[in-house]
Amino acid sequence: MELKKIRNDFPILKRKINGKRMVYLDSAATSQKPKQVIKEIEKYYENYNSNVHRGIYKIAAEATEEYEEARKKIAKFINAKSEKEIIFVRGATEAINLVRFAWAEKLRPEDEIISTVMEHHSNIVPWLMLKKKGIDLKFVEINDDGTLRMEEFKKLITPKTKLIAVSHVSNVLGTINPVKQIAKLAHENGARILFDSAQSVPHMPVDVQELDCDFMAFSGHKMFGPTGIGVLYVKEEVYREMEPFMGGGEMIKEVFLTNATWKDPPHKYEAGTPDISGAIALGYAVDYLEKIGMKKMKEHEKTLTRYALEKLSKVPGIKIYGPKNAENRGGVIAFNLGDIHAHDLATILDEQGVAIRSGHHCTMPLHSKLGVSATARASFSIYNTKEDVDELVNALNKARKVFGI
Ligand code: 7TS
Repeated sequence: MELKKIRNDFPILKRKINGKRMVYLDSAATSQKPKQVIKEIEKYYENYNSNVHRGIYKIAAEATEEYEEARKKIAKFINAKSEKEIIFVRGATEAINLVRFAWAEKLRPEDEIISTVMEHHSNIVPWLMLKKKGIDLKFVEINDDGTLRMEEFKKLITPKTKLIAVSHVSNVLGTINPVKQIAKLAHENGARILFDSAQSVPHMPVDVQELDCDFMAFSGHKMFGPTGIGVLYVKEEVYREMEPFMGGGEMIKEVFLTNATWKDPPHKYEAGTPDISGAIALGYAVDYLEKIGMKKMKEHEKTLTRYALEKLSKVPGIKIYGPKNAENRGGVIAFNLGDIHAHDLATILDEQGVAIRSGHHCTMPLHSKLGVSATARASFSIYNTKEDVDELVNALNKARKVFGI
């Protein structure tokens, strides 16, 4: 019954595709939005649309208050020590690029960065761009079951390692990485740790103090918020090691024609007019997630993943990637069916109203490790049901018939 109520909060789930109920299985790309969040965007534009941190009139004060309140909600949500540790950005990609420009720019040619082969391009390309400065990049490999080779990890870390940048949960394999252990390894060796938490913060309880991370990146649109807003968490002491990201309005204290001084963080890193309605709406998305409860989110998705792994593994010709056990993975399942190209599979599924993603999911190095150019991927959120999984399996069996598998 409660699930029915939750599904009712997401107006888009009533959509029909080709006359059939839409089965949305692409929440890893972006989640759907509850009406409670959509309503707040409308409310901002209809009632108090104005810029933040400048006007002294009533609605400008309201906008600033709501914007800063959202920052507080997010800080509490990930158990940051203070809202000062929350920087609003466009999404996980911009968050990681902020670390690259504001923190990693000072690295020297002999320094090293360690990442892993399972990363999203957003957590590879910014570091590749540092290669021209002579920074060495090392990537930890994966085992056959899609878990990280932790022994190799330990061997790769040297006194030259300045940053370890690793995903909390893989957007393809679903692997939940041992991030607490990795943070400990980083700190024991004097390196900073960055978690790409785009696929964890929306789906499970995440506590930045417990994980002891220095940087954490995530996107609002994957956690019931709108597109165009995301978060970089920075441990307060690390701000000492950072320079501004972009220069402009909002981030300055004083400007002269010869020099300028900066505001304190987090404002130092928020140049220009931010995505005000986006930040406010993300605050309400966090309220919505907290009302459900992150433990419950995790449990629901685990139950679905377990059910899906069991059902999918019975489909003849299927190859599923990542850990076999639902206990060790998030609600993401990548697979291939016989020699059907993932795009063809997604097209046939779409005809039956089942929306999955296909392609390399912005993880080309991982796909080359897996020996394929593309995979099909189903991913879950709180609004998905066992019936959705059954529809997926039925649609795959129809695809088998079409392709004679
Ligand atoms: N990191 C991970 C682990 C991701 O899954 C994604 C997006 C990003 C970073 C980038 O997030 P953005 O909001 O800045 O674009 N992942 C996906 C996906 O799996 N399918 O579409 C987008």
